[in-house]
Amino acid sequence: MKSKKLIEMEDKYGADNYHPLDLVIKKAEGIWVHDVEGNKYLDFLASYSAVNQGHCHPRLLKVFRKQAAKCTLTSRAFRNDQLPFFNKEMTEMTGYKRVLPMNSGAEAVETAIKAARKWGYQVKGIKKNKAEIIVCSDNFHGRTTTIVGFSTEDQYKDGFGPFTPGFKVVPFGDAKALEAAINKNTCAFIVEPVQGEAGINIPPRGYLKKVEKLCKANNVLFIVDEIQSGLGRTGRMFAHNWDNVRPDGLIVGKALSGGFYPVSAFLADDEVMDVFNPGDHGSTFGGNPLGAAVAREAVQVIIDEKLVEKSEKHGEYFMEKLRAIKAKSIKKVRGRGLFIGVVLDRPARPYCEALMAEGLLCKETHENVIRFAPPLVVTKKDLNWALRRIEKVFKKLG
Ligand code: IF1
Repeated sequence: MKSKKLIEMEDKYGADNYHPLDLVIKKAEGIWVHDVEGNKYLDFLASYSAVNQGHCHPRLLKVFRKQAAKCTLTSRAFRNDQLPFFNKEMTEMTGYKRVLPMNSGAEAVETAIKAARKWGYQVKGIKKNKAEIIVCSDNFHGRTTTIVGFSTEDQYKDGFGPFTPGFKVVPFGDAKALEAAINKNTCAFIVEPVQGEAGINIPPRGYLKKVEKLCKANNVLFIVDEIQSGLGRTGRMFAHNWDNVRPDGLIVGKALSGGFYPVSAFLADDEVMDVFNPGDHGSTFGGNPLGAAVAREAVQVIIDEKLVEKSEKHGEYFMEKLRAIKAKSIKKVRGRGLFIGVVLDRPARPYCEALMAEGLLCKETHENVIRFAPPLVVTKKDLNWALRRIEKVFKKLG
């Protein structure tokens, strides 16, 4: 079926909650995607960093197929033979003592919120129902009602209230504001080390170090949402590694399965994770053997293929070349590793549409920012291919 027909069908029967670029992908491999008309595009979005390993990575496909033929789901009423390895390998990779597997990113964030609150009551001694969590302006942590309740983006909240109380918002990157917001009821501070949806916002140097100190001094959990920034995206395994901090809680998702299956997790040490007792929390699919098997392989691929190192090296190269582009509309190029934002003085969408026409897929964020975040398996040659298209589009649109 042709794209036009498929788009009509999707829109006629589906909810109108997205405004995607109109290409219909039917096949994807590595950094390339193919639409139903047979056109080929370079994917510089990487499914919002869920396919850091590249589309349909052969090693993931192999493990996925093998596990799918054996056992996909047991529920947590029973045990399975993949979860023990997932648990062990995740804690070894991250350095945290314990892990709690979920599916979507938002669920892992919810898990962190529950852990933080219960820790606040049981360990910190906060009075019943008084616990407060501090978050940042322009945060994006998912779309559940609790999470959108502490968003600072009107559209994410509009019409969805009433919201969960117990959250305070402080400006991102402002340690003084965090210090002023902390009180005896504060159980946690949750932050993206680099804000993705806000436009690849990198906090000022030393911010996370100050945050770590403040949290320690005030007995507040320091929790990072690395769902988008983690697993190599920024040129470190986790974006907070840039600042040499060790948060009390780590939230991961997206690339944890390399795009094969929703797998997310919350990690922490015993003092935090011990608040969970049987029956406190869970999900039907969380920790399932298919997800666990593919996640184990997805992490191993990142390590074996040195994707973290490649992200740093290629990110530096690509940003340098982007900065050399002379165009009136470009205000700033910022990023870390292959997590790059080109800030324009005008809407970015027409640029994304023009790039798509040239065979390069990317997506605007926050109106004025073009986000470049290719799969981490991208090569220098691919980057040069993309740069030629980008230069052409800026020449045309200014
Ligand atoms: C959509 C944005 C990106 C995330 C961080 C948690 C989640 C996300 C830091 C929730 C999800 C996604 C969701 C996706 C678009 C995308 C996005 F523009 F909306 F913000 F990537 F930049 N924490 N981000 O980035 O994870 O529950 O979705 O698995 O369409 O909503 P999820």
